[in-house]
This record gives sequence, structure tokens and C-alpha cells, in this order.
Amino acid sequence: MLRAWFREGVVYQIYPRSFRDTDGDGIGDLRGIIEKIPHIALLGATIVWLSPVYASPNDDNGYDISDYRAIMPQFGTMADMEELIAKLHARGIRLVMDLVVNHTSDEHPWFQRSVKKEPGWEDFYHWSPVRKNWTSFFGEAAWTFHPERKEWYLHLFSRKQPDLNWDHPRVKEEVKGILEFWLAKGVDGFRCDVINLLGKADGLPNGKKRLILTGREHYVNHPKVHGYLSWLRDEVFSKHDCFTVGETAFVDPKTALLYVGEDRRELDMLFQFDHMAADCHLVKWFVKKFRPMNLKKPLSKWQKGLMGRGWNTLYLENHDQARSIDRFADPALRYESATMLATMLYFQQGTPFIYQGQEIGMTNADFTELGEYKDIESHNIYKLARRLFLYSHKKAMRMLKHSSRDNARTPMQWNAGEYAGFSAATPWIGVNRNHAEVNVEAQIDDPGSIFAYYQKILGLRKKYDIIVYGDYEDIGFRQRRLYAYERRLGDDSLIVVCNATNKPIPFRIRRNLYGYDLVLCNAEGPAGAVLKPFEARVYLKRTPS
Ligand code: TEU
Repeated sequence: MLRAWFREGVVYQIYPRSFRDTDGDGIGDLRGIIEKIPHIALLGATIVWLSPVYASPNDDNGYDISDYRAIMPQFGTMADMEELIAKLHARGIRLVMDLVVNHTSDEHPWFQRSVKKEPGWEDFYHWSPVRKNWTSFFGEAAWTFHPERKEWYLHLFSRKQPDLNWDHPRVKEEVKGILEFWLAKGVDGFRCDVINLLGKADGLPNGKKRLILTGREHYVNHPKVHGYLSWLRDEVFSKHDCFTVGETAFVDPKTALLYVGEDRRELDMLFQFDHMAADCHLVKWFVKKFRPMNLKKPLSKWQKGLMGRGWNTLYLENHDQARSIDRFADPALRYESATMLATMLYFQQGTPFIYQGQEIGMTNADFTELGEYKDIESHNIYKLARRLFLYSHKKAMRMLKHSSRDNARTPMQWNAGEYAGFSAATPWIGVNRNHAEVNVEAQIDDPGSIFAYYQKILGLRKKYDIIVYGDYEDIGFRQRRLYAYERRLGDDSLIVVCNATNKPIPFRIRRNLYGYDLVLCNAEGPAGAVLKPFEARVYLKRTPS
């Protein structure tokens, strides 16, 4: 694999709305991110991924963009944005923007022109004289009648997020202009939102009736998408030292290589979702009991599936997913859980993505009222569960508690003060009451904290090439409660061993550890013949060069 900064780096994802509010409106802003650059640098992250900060009516918290070249006033000004880019670069930290071009806001001037059928704009979006049966990711119909144009338009997400028609020649040109605008400002790359949905089947035919996403066979990984992405790579990405990561639900390693294969390079890497189904049936709302094997199998599949041919992303959290400690470990053993999950994941092959708050072990929201949830997806799914599945309020609330995206969107917990040091005003969304003990200030100087452990991991990644470029092989794969694997690079070997459960297990791996050094362990005391609950160890054997 060719060496690259985006392969050796570590990405820290910021959801600006919930990161740090400096102007007292209860909403995070760009100056808050500028203020916290030292925190990002201290963690050891080398790339920041910023969820959308463009002008938006916030129907989907910024993923509904009304002007790609303007900053949402709640977040600040373009001058703030330029200062953020400069100050990140001054610390050797690169910036990746969120590129949302499958759809725009219905308040974007493009959509207004298309509604009015202005010449050249009539089919800038997907319109139909008749309704289609597709359903949306947000639990509603995906086609809505527009009273002014008197036709139906497609929106795979909310009604205020109409899908662009990428077959219209002007769409690619407009997106090229947006990319070049931000690259000229010094941006180092793009996280490409739902990028494998851009292509829609000719004629937009009705889909096979499904419980989830009727019509998806007509747009998920449609072959057209590769033409669009190759064009963008040739016209833009290949002309800059810039990095692209695609968000691509519904891919397997074989399909993924059509996007990220060394021979394709449409994208540099992608987010797949197989391991996000470790605690649910197909979609996150239908919860199933989590078992470590449900995580081990998909992650191992992707390590082997892309090895030597493509590049993985390593993530367990983002702004759309509930917190990993609650889902894949035990909030009652927060330190052990957070550090075991981090060890299990971040010594694999791929670029690590750390979501704000993950580095201090933040956990799911502690909401009890429906009104505390703010996410459009959560409210739509609540209504659907009550109306269609006849769920009781209690059962529907249990669903939100487990899977709402708001679990990841409570304000970043900086200290034990009111509103966790996020804001001086009442935040747009409730602060987790556990901020009294779970916060940056309580951990920053504690060598035994989750934050300190993350620093150690990132330090080891910087020190040893084997962690970035070594190959991957499972160890003791059939031991259900053990998650162990080996990385090899030349004659060097790194062995990671994790007890993925809250019960002690015997330390039994068929590998001779003679000549290995224990370079990391999340448990106190001697590394003996028993792995304590959620105990994780990393052994390294380096042959003198
Ligand atoms: O998410 C795509 C998507 O499918 C999400 O709905 C996600 O898979 C789901 O919530 C997980 O259960 C992207 C953005 O990350 C998300 O925030 C946006 O709402 C969505 O696209 C539309 O832009």
C-alpha cells in the first residue's frame, strides 16, 4: 500500500452544533472549535472532519444545504472558517469538510428554479407526474407532491432534502465549482455523504415492496455512480493533495473495491455499515442482543476483504450512531469498556475515526421525554412505530433510547460545570447528567483516564509502521469472548488480545509470546493467565533492523 498522510493520520469528527458554544446562543460554533484546537492536538488527531457548517434551514441539522459557499450564521462567519483552517494547519492538522451533494435543501435557489421550471433547471432534481412507491431513510414516503409545480419530487431523506439529478450535466459542474471553492480555501478533503446513492435508474421505476426502503434497488450502488465519481476524481480530486472518504451503506468488500480499489481510486476509503448491525436486525431500530462475535465477524471480513487492495476506515461512533460503550460493552464499566473497544479497533488496518466525546467515554443521552429528542429521523420513526407497528409510547421511547442519533448529539462534556462547559446558555439539546464525572477536565491530567489511553494508542500508531501498514490475521477466532488478532510487517509482529466481555476469561492464545514486549494494557497489575473483564493487551515483537 502506498504511504499517504490520510492512511497514517487519525481523524477527529466534530459535530459543530454540539461541540462548543462561544456566543451564548446554546448552539456550538466555529470559534468554539478554534478555542478547542489544543484539545484536538493534545489527543494526537491529525485530521478534523467537520459535519456540515454551510447555510442551512437545519431540517436535518445542516445536511440540508441552501448555500454551499456560505457559513450557517448560527455557526459564525466565513472569516471564522478561514481562521479555523489557518489555525488547524498551523498545528499540522488537516481539515475535511462534509460534502452533501446527493441532495440539497428545498430552500436552495436551484430547487426554487426547478420548481418554477426555469429553462435548464426543469430536471435539475428528480420529478415525476405520478407518485412512485419509494420510501425514505426517515420512515416516510420518498416522493412528495409539490403544490406549485404540481408534480412529485424525490427525497430519499426528509421532504426538505430533494435529490439532485446527477444525469443533468450541470449538476457535476456545479459540484466541481463547490469543491474548487473549498479547496482554494485550503480544505484538505471531503467526507462524501451517502455518495453511493447518487445514481438513480432511468425512468425512476416503482420498487419491489419492502419493509425498509422500498425502491432501493433503483439507486443503491447504481452503476452510474462510478461515472460521476471518476469524473470528479479526474476533474478535481486528482489535481489536489486531497483525501476523500465515502459514506456508503449497503456495500460489501467486493462492491467497496469498485469505489476504493487501488485500480479505481474513485474514493480513498469508505464507511461501511456491516459492524453497525452488531446489535440490530438490518436497521438500528430493530434491536437484537449484542454478542462480541457480531462485531468480530464483520470487522475481520473487512480487514481481509480489503487487505492489499483497498483501505478501511476504523469507526464505532459518529453523529448518526448511538454511543459504542452502551451498544458494544458495559456503561457500568466505562473505563474498561472504552479502552477495550479502542484497543480492539484502532490497532487494525485502516484510518481511525474518533467521534467527539468518544475519547472521554461519553455515553448515550439520558432523555426520558419525547420532547428532549430533536432529530427529525427519531421523531419520524417514533410516529411510524406508534402508527404502523402499534408500539406503546413506552416501547417506542425504548427504541429511541437505544438507537436515536441524538445519543451522539448531546453537548460535548468539557467540565463538571453547568451545561458541561459547552455553553453559558441553555443548549439546543439536553446535556447528559453524567457530565459531572464524565468530562475532559476530569481526565486531561489523569494518566489513568480514557483520554490518556487514547493518547497512548495514537502515540503508538505514530511510532510503529506495523500498526498502519501491517497485514491482519485473526487469532482464536472461534473463542467467542476473545477478540484477538496479529498484524505482521516484515519480521515484526504485533498481537492484540481483548476480553470482549464483562467476565474474566483464561488468557489462551496459540502463539508463542517469547520475545514480545507488552506495549499497552488497560488493566492494572501483572498481565497474567486470566484476562480481566474487558481487559485488552498489545504485544510487540520487533526484529532489530
Ligand atoms: O446519513 C446517511 C444515512 O443513511 C443515515 O440516515 C444513517 O445511515 C442512519 O441514520 C443510521 O441509522 C447521512 C448523514 O450522516 C446523516 O446525518 C444525514 O441525515 C443523511 O445522510 C442525509 O444527508
